[in-house]
Amino acid sequence: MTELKAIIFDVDGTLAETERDGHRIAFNRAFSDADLDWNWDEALYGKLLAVTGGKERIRYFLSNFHTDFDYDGDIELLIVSLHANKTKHYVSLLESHAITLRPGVERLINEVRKAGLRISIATTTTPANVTALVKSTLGEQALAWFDCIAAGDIVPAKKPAPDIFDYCLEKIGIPADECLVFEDSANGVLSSCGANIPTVVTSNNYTQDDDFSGAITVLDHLGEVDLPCQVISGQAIAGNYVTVDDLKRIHASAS
Ligand code: XBP
Ligand code: MG
Repeated sequence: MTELKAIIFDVDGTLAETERDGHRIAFNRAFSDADLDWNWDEALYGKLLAVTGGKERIRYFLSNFHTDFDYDGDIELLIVSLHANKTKHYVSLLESHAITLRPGVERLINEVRKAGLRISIATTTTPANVTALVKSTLGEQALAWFDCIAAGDIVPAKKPAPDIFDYCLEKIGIPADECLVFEDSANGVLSSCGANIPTVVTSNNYTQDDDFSGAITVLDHLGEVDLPCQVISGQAIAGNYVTVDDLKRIHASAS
């Protein structure tokens, strides 16, 4: 049986509920700045989350939901420009502390580190967004806690492709079967399982109906002492919130 050595965290939807009140707002502000009458409401954004990556999501929107957009300029330049401005808006939202970590995330990160496990990040989002989220929620010093922050365009193919997790594994030099991933979405689970990494899901409003096949355990969140979490499917946990011992047991059940 392999020993659990490292935890790899997804970011959006896992560390924090960033999509509805963060990324979505930032996209709409960028569209407004460009005098585009595009408004991604909560329902439409939930559909657009089928595609990971902000630039890819704008392309998906144009090709599937706004096919009559008539633009005589270079559409790729427009998308890159919109996304760069969106990222500025999103970072500003984070810096205003508009987004907080999900239940149990800070607690478990501290417990995992205290237990001597390594931690990393593997995310589709833009690196600047990860830096801003970690700084605004855990403090700038926390950036050094992560052995690897694998993010965004660093790999050619985004989730559900396994590339970002493969990249992270290579950087940290720890085999997939000695790691455990926290993810929140079907695309994320396809990606982490594609990299052969045991995976635990904390679902959310946008992903609760996703297909999490391949995940060992699906939870509603990581729980706090005064905020019990629920196991939705898969391996149980001992108490009302996820502990390092739970992670070691869940990881052992996968090997
Ligand atoms: C979620 C994503 C990201 C964000 C938007 O990433 O798919 O694209 O929605 O961020 P993950 P960008 O769940 O892997 O953390 O606009 O910077 O792509
Ligand atoms: Mg996610």
